[in-house]
Amino acid sequence: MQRREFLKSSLAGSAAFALSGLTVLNSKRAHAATSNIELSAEGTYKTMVDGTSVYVWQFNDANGSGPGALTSGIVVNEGDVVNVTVTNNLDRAINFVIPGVMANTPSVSPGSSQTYSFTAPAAGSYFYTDGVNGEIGKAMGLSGPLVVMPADGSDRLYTGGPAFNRQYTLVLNELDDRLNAAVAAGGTYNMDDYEPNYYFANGLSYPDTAGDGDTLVSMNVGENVAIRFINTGCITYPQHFHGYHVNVISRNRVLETRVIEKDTTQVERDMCTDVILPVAQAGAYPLHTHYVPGVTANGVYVYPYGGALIVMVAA
Ligand SMILES: [Cu+2]
Repeated sequence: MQRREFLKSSLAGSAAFALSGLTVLNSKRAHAATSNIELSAEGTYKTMVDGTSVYVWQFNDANGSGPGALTSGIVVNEGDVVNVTVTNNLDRAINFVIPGVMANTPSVSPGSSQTYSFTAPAAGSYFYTDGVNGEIGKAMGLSGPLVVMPADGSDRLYTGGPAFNRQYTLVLNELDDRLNAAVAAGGTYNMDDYEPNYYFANGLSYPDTAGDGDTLVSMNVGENVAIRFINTGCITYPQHFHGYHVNVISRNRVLETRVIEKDTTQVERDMCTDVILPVAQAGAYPLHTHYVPGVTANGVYVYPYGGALIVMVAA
């Protein structure tokens, strides 16, 4: 697929995910107690921001998509019944797991389908991935965000928790193109050798992060903005804010006992960190990992293209 096509298709879907956090979800909240989701696990070539084509795996939802360039993402309400049918179009067995919620689920062999059902757990941020292939599934991109909203329909990070005026889901991951090449050839990779060279926020690298409605963090002065960092990658992301301080509310749904203002928060592997950003001033500021290679593309620094650099703008 050509770069522009890829962006076009991903942007079309991404708006739906953004809206589902706010507008669309409200109607869903009133009616849908059951969500039936169909995901196909597939391999595809993804064009990096520097033009390099890399074979990746993804969960593709034909009826929707995730934020940014992500081809799937699930937004449900606490207590909903969720049936996820996974069709495996990859060359090896996988399964569908949600760290902290569902592990050791039955695997699905190539060419087969399997339905994974669960009741949406407590409101908060989660992700789903493959649990069969060790870290290879995550390293190949086989993951997606799961956002659970409070059952009462409120725009809060959890029932009775802090309210927000708007929310952003920022999925952080990366790839090591040598691993992808090995998997594309039908093999595997020793994670001890993992040294990523491309980095993403919602599947995009800068400057595409700044041109995407789900990934450009747009705010108004005086608002409280919820940001859900979901680390589906295989490294840690020390997320550093310019221009603002944030309050870390929870890490993997465990409430922070003492909320203090921070300008950097470490998002560990397999971690979902929810923060509230009080928008204290107008302007445009970067939000980026303090792991320096994370703002590069194959070792090339931000300008003219880069890694998981996110832009925040406030009016
Ligand atoms: Cu900085």
